[in-house]
Amino acid sequence: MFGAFFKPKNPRVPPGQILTEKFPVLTYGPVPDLKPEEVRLELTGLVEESRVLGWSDLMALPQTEQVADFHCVTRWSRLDVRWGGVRVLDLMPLVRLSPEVQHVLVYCYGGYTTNLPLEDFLRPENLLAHTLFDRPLPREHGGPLRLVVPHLYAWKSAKWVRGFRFLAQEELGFWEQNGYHRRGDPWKEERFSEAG
Ligand SMILES: Nc1nc2c(c(=O)[nH]1)N[C@H]1C(S)=C(S)[C@@H](COP(=O)(O)O)O[C@H]1N2
Ligand SMILES: [Mo]
Repeated sequence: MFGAFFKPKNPRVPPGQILTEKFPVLTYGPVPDLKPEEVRLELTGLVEESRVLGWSDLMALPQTEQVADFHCVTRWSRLDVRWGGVRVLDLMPLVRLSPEVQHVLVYCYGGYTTNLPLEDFLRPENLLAHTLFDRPLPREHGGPLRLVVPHLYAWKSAKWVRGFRFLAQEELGFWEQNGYHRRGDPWKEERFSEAG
């Protein structure tokens, strides 16, 4: 009889998160309007040679489909989002990182930035997504191209991504400069930075 009250917690939902069936849109600042053929993806910073990829370069790389959960720090989680795109690990052979690289600054059309430790960036489930549930990624969800980093809070999943800068020292992104945690693991509730 207590079953109704003590509903077992879904083990896929991190602490402090509430499930939603919808896929809310969360954007701070402008929503860029880009055609796929206008998209450029820059790989810069501490690399042997910088690269700039166009849409056809991205389409020529292996294409992957992947289902992942999506956790926003404002406490909503959406399970089983189906993305299509290019895995970060399939992109990275195009550049040679210098050995001191330990961090990545992700920058976007519209000015948004976010930072990632290199080891969080180089994960097999991280995707440069251009497809959402078998349709072209809608503009408000980051189309034509966004980063998806499922194991961290969704502010790391940068929409309208424009490039990755590979760095020896950490450079904080937009929300990280404004009080969010530098890493943002939802399972550890790394929501805000400790320092004031
Ligand atoms: N360029 C850009 N990327 C962004 C954001 C943003 O404001 N600008 N918001 C982030 C936040 S806080 C979240 S929760 C997710 C939301 O993605 P969605 O709008 O597709 O749900 O995008 C992230 N990526
Ligand atoms: Mo968010």
